[in-house]
Amino acid sequence: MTDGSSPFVQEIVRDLQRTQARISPKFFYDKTGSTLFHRITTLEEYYPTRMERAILEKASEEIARSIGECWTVIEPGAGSCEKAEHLCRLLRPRSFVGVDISADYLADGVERLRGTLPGLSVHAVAGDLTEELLLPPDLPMPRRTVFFPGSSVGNFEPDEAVALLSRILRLLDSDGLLLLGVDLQKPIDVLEAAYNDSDGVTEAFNLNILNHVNRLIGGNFRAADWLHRAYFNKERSRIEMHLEARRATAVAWSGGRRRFKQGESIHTENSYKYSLESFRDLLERAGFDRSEVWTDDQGWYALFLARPGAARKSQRRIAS
Ligand code: AVI
Repeated sequence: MTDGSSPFVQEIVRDLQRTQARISPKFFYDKTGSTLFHRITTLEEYYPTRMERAILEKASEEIARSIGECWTVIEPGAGSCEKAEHLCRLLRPRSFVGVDISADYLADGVERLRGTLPGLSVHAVAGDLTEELLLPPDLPMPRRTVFFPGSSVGNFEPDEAVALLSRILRLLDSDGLLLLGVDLQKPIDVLEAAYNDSDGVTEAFNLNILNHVNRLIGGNFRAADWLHRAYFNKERSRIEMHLEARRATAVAWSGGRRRFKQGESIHTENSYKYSLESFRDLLERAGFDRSEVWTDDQGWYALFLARPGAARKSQRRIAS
């Protein structure tokens, strides 16, 4: 169990006591959760990974040309580093920095990358994307590309996404770039099937958060007491995932407890689905501009390449 005063423990306990209980989706990613998520990305119903890969492959020459010379690729949420491998082969940077909350999972990914791309200097940083990202201090500032694939930006509330994009902007010089994947709006049946797969992998992924939380807060959640729920909230343009109590359930952890009525839920994730315009707006609010975008033929998924905006450039000129 983690120390009771740790910020993670405090956050989980506070969130469990809200009227609408919640657990931050960052706690999905212990080693088991990261492995389950990797399985999700291979499922027929889960289109984002496949679409993103297809766009990256189809537009790779154009993307490489738009990026130009790149010295460092930085990937927040790098996980298994598989996508990074593809991009590093394309851009041939000197260094790669993978950042992930699951240090174990990242360590495996980074090791594999070192094996497959021996000339690349590879760094692993254990980090939480909801905080300032701390990079190795000797990493050169110019010619960085932050690669944020997988539409993970959709798991942040829009205002938090702007804050995250602003933190990313602070990692970049005026010649830096951000290449990121964004899941777009599409028919509801396609969206809901992606989060309710027929093999039950997403269900296992959602339930596994309880095991992780038990270890972190010394809790006694029983996965068998909870149901996986995932549905599209049209008003807010997001998939919501919840764990719903199958029956009245009491849960205890070191220092606290809570009763859940039958049907009461713990909100575990939002996955926002944007339009191209609404996402461009977020980029601009964060200080990026002149973005290029590539999509699939149906317009279901987008890869944005965004540059620091003019305001940001003049700020740096004044500072330097
Ligand atoms: C990581 N993230 C982009 C995934 C998503 O689609 O929001 C997490 C996920 N949750 C359930 N399935 C996949």
